[in-house]
Amino acid sequence: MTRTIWIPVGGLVSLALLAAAPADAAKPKPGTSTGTGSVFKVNPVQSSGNESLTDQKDSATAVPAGEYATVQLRNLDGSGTLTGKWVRVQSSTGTPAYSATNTFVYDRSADQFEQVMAYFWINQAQEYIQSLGFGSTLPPVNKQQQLVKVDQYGGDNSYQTDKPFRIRYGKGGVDDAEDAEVIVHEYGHAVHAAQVPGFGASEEAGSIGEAFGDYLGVTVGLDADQQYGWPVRTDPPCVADWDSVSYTSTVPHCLRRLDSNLTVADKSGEVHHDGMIWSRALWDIRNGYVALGLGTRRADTTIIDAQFSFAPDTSFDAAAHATYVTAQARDGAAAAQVVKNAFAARGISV
Ligand SMILES: [Ca+2]
Ligand SMILES: [Ca+2]
Ligand SMILES: [Ca+2]
Ligand SMILES: [Zn+2]
Repeated sequence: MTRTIWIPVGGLVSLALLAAAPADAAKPKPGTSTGTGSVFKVNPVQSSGNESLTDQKDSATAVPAGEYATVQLRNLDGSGTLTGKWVRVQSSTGTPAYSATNTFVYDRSADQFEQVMAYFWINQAQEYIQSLGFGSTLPPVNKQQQLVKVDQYGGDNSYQTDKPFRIRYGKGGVDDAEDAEVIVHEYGHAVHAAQVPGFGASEEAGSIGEAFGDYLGVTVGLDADQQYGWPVRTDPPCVADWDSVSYTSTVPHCLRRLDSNLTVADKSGEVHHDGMIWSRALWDIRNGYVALGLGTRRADTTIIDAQFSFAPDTSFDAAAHATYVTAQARDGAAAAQVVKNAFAARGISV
């Protein structure tokens, strides 16, 4: 007797063949590109406004159930793993997430939770960038499958590498991939590297990289808050409200902010610190565009589009000039003046 079973991706396969196949090939596959996942609404401090939340050694009960959202996971490849068009969660120290029905619902104490967060938020960031026109009316920006490893690095650090082109999320304190602003910050480095290979070859270019990562994390999160109707109960320019509860004692908890008053006179030579000079300018450009009625999406389009013309070892002044020229061409004289003023306030001339 020959029996067959239906496998959506592989088609009709005889059981005899299945028996001889490797174990993972025999796993049932959902075969569909959308699924369901449980994620934080950017991060649980931002969505709740509760600055007293703490990690409690990755305890499930440390974060109220109401700070999770059930979301659609898009662009999956149907394999039942967190593999898709714009993200591939490559491996992790824990059990890789797998679901025969594309249902990825975990709490923060499970290794798979951070994997789902990384998948959802990187896909969300690439969808946001594409929604601005990149990859259709404008050149693509990292429009490829981003490789991600979660919890591989033991320290409280995350980083992006060019060779291989990959992001790793660490697990010190609050697991880094429990905070969407940390996830998207690292994706910001991948965006820069994709736009300008080797970007970050000078101290000021490195600072721009840190600044843009912080800015992208915040703007993608705020856009998602609007898209899904999630509350924002902390200061919008506060970066990594949740990850930073482990290493900051002052309230509000922020890894960094986009609204510091630093200028080039305050440069320390450390890229994260000096990045706050640049990110404040980006924040002022954003708010200036809003005041002109152009909106945040137009500001983000110009900020990202200008980055294509940054040299790998750019100076602040040269990158500011490129942003000014892009604003002038796309958005007009008033917008260009907003850009010029934002950089001038930081001691950067266009
Ligand atoms: Ca966790
Ligand atoms: Ca952390
Ligand atoms: Ca935040
Ligand atoms: Zn960084």
